[in-house]
Amino acid sequence: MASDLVIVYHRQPYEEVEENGKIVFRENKSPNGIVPTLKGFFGRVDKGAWIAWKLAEDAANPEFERVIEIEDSYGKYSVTRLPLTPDQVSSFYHITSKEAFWPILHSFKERYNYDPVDWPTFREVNWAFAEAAAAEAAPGAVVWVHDYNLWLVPGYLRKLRPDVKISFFHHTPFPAADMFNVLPWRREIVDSLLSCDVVGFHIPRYAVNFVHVAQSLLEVGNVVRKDVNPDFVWEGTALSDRRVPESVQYQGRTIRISSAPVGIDWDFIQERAASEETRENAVAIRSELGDCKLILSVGRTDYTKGGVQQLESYERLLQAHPEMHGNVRLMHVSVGANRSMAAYEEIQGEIEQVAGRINGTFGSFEWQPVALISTAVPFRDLIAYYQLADVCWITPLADGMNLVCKEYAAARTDGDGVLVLSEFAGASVELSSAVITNPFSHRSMDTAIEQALAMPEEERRHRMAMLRNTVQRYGIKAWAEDQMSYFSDEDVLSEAS
Ligand code: GDG
Repeated sequence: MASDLVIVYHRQPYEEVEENGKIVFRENKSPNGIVPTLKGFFGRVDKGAWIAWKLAEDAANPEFERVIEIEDSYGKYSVTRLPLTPDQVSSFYHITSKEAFWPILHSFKERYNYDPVDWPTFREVNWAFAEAAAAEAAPGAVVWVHDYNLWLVPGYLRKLRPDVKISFFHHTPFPAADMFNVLPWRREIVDSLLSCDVVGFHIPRYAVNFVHVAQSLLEVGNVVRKDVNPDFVWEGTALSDRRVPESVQYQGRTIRISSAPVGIDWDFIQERAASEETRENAVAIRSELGDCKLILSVGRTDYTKGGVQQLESYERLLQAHPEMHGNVRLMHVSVGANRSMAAYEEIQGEIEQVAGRINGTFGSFEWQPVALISTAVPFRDLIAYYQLADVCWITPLADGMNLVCKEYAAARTDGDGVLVLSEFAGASVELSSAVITNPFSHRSMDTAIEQALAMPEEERRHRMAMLRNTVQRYGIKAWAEDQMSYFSDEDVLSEAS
């Protein structure tokens, strides 16, 4: 049966585990993140499909099935597993996407590595995704493509299936033209994105940048703009904008531009936060901490997340405030997703070095100033840490949105706690009640953490109430509604919802 909604996302939507010598498919262990959210859309259609890749070595197994049918709590959907060779994965994902695109998207020109890119392989892999989506889509279906590593899919798909509706969502920032146009494949990429019916971003700034880039490269006209959502900050922070593009025209077609921030599953976090298990975890952590204040920092190990700069600010805090010694701890969770890549190994090494220096300089037998955690913390424990952390310190140098800061606010059912947030995280546009900081300035970083640690309870509660209000209001359901609103009336998606 053909699918009304095809999600094209490079990762598979489940975990494969071996049970009694047989491979079985299980729902992802991690309940947070974007995959469960996307699967939630399958509940709105009769039949959904997901396109992802799988290592060709596994596909060489005679029992390998390219398309598998799944029925789970999210609905009925098929998963197409595109067999890619290790060389294709390395070229398409690790090299082109992570060494060339990723630094440019996050405005790190100096980390951009062009030489090893094999563009024909990138095209070939994107073509395979487009073909697989074309094979699954029912007439007039919605095909929803995610993120920069699939940038060429919309263009190919439009050729293969002119009838389908194509939506593309960027989870990363979209940089200004001076930065984006470093990519030599810029015209091809933007031409592909303009084959979509809808191109989506988290915040107005990224949409503004995209339209400038498109106008700098191609004959794009009739840009229709509107005022930004008044709930967002439209002046004063690094990523705020007053006006946002709503649609553009290209080659006689209208392309809608959406800016809607991805949120978190509020109800799920409320339920977890209220559970007995979380309470017990929190009690155990608190008894280990004693009277120490807890500062929590959580993120993937990546140069964009600003881990080194944050640890250096913590070092300066301890230098300037001997009275804090023994009275504060930083739990720095930095989990490596791409351990084999040189850029990430380097950053992990730097983080370990600064953390080691801090513990060596200031620590004692009784007090360890930084706990550096490099392996994933189970989500149930993470919620308990969120609930106990006096300060959640989220200071990326660039970040499309950042969901950790929203999870923190959602988990603070007690209404206390302080969020310190970088103005270069997309979330800062929504969460202006956080203590907003500029991670490129020592002074700004240092005063923000001092302010957070010294903040009176009344102010903490006032700011947290505003944060919780926004995080609840713009949760994952609001994002889902926004995304689906582009496919209304005649479309299967809204009918079934
Ligand atoms: C991209 C964009 C955008 C982290 N450590 C642990 C853990 N996590 C979970 C968090 C959160 C998720 O991972 C990270 O979300 P982010 O939004 O911070 O980041 P990216 O993975 O970089 O994702 C980003 C996002 O897409 C959505 O559009 O916000 O800007 O880069 O849910 O809780 N979870 C567990 N243990 C950990 O140690 N269980």
